[in-house]
Amino acid sequence: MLSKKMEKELNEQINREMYSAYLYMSMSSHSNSIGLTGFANWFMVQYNEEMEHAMKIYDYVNSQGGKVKLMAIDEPLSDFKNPMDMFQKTLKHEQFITKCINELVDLSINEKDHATQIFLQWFVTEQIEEEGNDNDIISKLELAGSKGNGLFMIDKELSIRVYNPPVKEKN
Ligand code: OFO
Repeated sequence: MLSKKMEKELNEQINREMYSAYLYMSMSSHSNSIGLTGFANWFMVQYNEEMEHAMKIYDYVNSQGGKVKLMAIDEPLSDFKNPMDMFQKTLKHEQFITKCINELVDLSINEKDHATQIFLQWFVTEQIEEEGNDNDIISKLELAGSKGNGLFMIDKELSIRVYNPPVKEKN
């Protein structure tokens, strides 16, 4: 069972995950508009992953007898200077999400809510991967440059990312 405070904070996190999805969908659309279809693919996979994160928390709140309250999603940015700008903003946003997840874990520890603490471990691990991916792409953009052949090669690499939906266990 969730405390009212934990239920509220998890609802806020659902909203943040939905915003993350919205932000990356916007980056995907921007990438398409400038002909970077590989970047567009990468961000669309990211959009799908963020929706999955939101649904994970949605299912968890319901499974604990809580109630999901949906809130308005802020309008995301829609214009970016260049691919590096998109990835720097992505990394900054993910660092903010990591901070929010850590605060949720702190709350679960303070409330001795062991179930939620265990549930949140998946997100702690996921954030390591998310920030790692962003840092990796930023390094490549620094090395290969944001124009010409280098950019073309990175775009090609990002075009092969595939979204793998979670496999639901059968009862
Ligand atoms: Fe990007 O990990 Fe969820 O928000």
